[in-house]
Amino acid sequence: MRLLIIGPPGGGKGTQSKFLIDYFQIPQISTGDILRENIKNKTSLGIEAKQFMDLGKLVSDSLIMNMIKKRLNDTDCNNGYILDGFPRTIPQAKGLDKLLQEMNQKIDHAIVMNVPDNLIVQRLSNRRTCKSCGTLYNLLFDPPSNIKKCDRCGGDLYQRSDDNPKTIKQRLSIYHEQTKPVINYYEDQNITKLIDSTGTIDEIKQSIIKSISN
Ligand code: G5P
Ligand code: MG
Repeated sequence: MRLLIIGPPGGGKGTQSKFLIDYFQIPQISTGDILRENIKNKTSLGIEAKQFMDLGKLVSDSLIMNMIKKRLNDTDCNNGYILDGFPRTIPQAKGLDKLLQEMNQKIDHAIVMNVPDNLIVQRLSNRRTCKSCGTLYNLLFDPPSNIKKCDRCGGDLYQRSDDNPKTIKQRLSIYHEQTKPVINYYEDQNITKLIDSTGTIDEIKQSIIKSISN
């Protein structure tokens, strides 16, 4: 199973990917997570990407394409993968098509998370992430028992630096300008599954499973 998960910042891409990893036993490839790992390790890629991410802007297509090309060739991707937050521009979508052709693969479904902008700030300003295992929480909708510690592994929870109102606004505007056209691109390929993502995390899980089982 090869899946794309497309949606606005805070749309639930990471949350639902974590569930899909277990459900299909395939890895999640989040370009945002890979970039944050590079920032943490102070690699040259991380140093370059950080300037853009801090401003809520997109990292260059060529940098992202190189990253994806390398990752899709890893052996854990042989039985499929979930692409979370990629592609998010038309050049990235075309680059992925070219890469898939070379690898003799195709995407089964492009899951599109629909969440109105007014819910996004509330979701993102209350998001917490585990530094050790990456588990996602929300202080309002899916709180940990202790607001500083991960229920799953005991790791420290942190708030992402791009989850502040100014950067969230910029990320949202880029989503509308540059990523929305990517949804049309996959609609033309007849592989989109549109998910109303305004409910609870569990309700959205069920909708995704139903939509890709049809
Ligand atoms: P990222 O890391 O890809 P975004 O902005 O696309 O970042 P983000 O913020 O990671 O997306 P998400 O994964 O869609 O959002 O959302 P999430 O973390 O699962 O959920 C958010 C919160 O809502 C959580 O607290 C969760 O508990 C709660 N929640 C989730 N689902 C539900 C639900 O159904 N109901 C309720 N009530 N709550 C829910 O990219 C970061 C940066 O990296 C660069 C860019 O600079 C980007 O800004 N980048 C790229 N640049 C160029 N090209 C690419 N392909 C790039 N990829 C990353
Ligand atoms: Mg995410």
